[in-house]
Amino acid sequence: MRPGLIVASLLGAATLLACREEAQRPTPPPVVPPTNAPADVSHGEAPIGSAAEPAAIDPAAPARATGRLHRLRITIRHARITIANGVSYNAWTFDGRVPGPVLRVTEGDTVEFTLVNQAPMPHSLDFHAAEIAPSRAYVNLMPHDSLRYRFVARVPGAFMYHCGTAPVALHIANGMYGAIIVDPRQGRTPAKEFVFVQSEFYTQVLPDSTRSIDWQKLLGLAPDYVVFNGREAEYAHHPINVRVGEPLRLYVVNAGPNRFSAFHVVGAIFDRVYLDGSLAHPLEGVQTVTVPVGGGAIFEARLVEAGTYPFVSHAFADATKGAVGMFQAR
Ligand SMILES: [Cu+2]
Repeated sequence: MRPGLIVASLLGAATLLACREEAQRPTPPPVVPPTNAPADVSHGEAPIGSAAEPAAIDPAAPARATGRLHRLRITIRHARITIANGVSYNAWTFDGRVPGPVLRVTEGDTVEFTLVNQAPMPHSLDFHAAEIAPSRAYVNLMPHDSLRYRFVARVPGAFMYHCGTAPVALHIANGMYGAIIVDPRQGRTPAKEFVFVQSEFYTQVLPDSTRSIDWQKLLGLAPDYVVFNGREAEYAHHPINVRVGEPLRLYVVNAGPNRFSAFHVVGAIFDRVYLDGSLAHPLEGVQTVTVPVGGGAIFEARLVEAGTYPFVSHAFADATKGAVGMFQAR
């Protein structure tokens, strides 16, 4: 069967299933907002766990790259991942994880990139950090096929990469995205660095209790979860330790596929925010900055005294759905 037909049939079957379920579903009871505070800190949209327990995905940025040529390789495979405590999701992944691995190179470096498709359907990969003809590099890769090309990372910044196979919203919502950091050649000032990729999950429960995509929820822009680094409130359950007064640098990429991020750290004002690849004119002294879907920004701040500092998307329905974490400053 042709790849387009496979995707069309999958979508058709999912839509038919959704229509049947709709017809059988009783009228749901009215939803009322919870009144119990889930945490003992203002803005704590989720219970706060222990900073001693490591998070599932380490938010620390990888070290700066050395050398001028980087041979990077990513394998596409379908895998079951955890998106919240006790919630398994049938994802489409880069390297078996969501988000995919954080890549890091330096301005002017050459990336020799190899993509391998071990999934049973076509996929692709689109680097926002590359300037290249999509018709050559971002082509659909058939199962068991591979692709290799080179590009020069000309512009420093925090960039998204993602599967570009249609329908792109489906491939992104199923987990096919990640971040690539391009450092300026002269480097940045020393700081403790973290990477946060914001994204959404739109789910339906399968007979085996795992979850998969709900296409109608996706088209209706109604995610069940909005998350940083692939899990609901992961860094509230596992707060991130930092030191009082130390410079922090947060690379924030918004994979979406639909919700803008209003990125904010409660109790802090950003010293500087660099939008995408803009080095020359950072925003200074700002409280909240939009990270658009498909965009990135680099946030610099310091936490002035000991305590717990939530970071959120200030679109608070999204924070309630999991776009919240905590810095524990000591
Ligand atoms: Cu894909």
